[in-house]
Amino acid sequence: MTEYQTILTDQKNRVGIITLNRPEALNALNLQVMREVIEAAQAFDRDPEIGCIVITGSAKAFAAGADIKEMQPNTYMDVYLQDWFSAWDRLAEVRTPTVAAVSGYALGGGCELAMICDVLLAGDNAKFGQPEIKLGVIPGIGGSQRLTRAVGKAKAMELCLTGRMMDAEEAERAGLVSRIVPAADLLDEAMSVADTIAGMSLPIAMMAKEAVNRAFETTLAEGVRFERRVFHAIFATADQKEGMAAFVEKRKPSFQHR
Ligand code: CO8
Repeated sequence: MTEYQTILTDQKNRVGIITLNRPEALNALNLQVMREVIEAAQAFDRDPEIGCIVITGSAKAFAAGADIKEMQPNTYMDVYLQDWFSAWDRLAEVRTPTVAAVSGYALGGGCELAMICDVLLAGDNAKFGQPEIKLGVIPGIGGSQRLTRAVGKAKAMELCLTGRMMDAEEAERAGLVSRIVPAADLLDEAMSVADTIAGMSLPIAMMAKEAVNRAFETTLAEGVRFERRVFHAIFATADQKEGMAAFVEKRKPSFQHR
């Protein structure tokens, strides 16, 4: 496996794991972290033996935001010409399902990174927020858009305008996270969810992900039409034949990921 400086990568069965590893800066997302996370996620995405990717941080911090010390000296021309943060879009384009396991702080870019992932599991100690306004900036990795779609206008406005954090319970009530688990069990639970997803047919899981994501990009009628076309196309796959035959024959399916 590739050697990285700011992240750890691992593979368990069909699950790829990316652990943010800058403890001295609460996993602040500098440009190197961004490059490494994206490179690792793309490598897992290319690997047909990987059916799900887990992204996690430390017990204290998933990530405390983009790296403020790295950002501070930059001018408009610096960030414009380097097109700061647009590379995170590559992570959203990964087709393999992704699970964020959030313990502790997920602030600013950390919250935005978690929201790029498909399933968001929170430890009961998780804290989410978009505190950029306190630094005199605004979210820069999609937070104003993804948070608003996840929790609605009023709460997104309050969080972006006041910079206050919300705890795991509030985040679950608001629909930001799929589930809260005791912090000590977070990684086991994330691995269990990821194992379940990775046990499905990979191309069908990719199509399910694509269909759900389409809900954020288009009208209801177009989205339903897209879903129906994909549903029809799935009947050309071996895994649809296997999945339905296994049900009828009362056995476990053995997906070929084709
Ligand atoms: N960037 C850089 N370093 C950080 C960051 C960060 N985001 N967060 C924490 N650190 C560093 C601290 O500076 C400290 O380092 P040192 O020991 O060298 O002083 C170390 O991590 C530990 O942090 P603290 O001592 O502050 O730990 P506490 O437990 O006291 O506090 C907090 C934890 C509350 C999480 C606190 O660290 C904090 O408020 N961090 C900043 C949170 C924040 O504002 N995040 C948003 C950043 S901006 C962003 O993500 C998007 C910007 C988009 C801009 C678009 C521009 C183009």
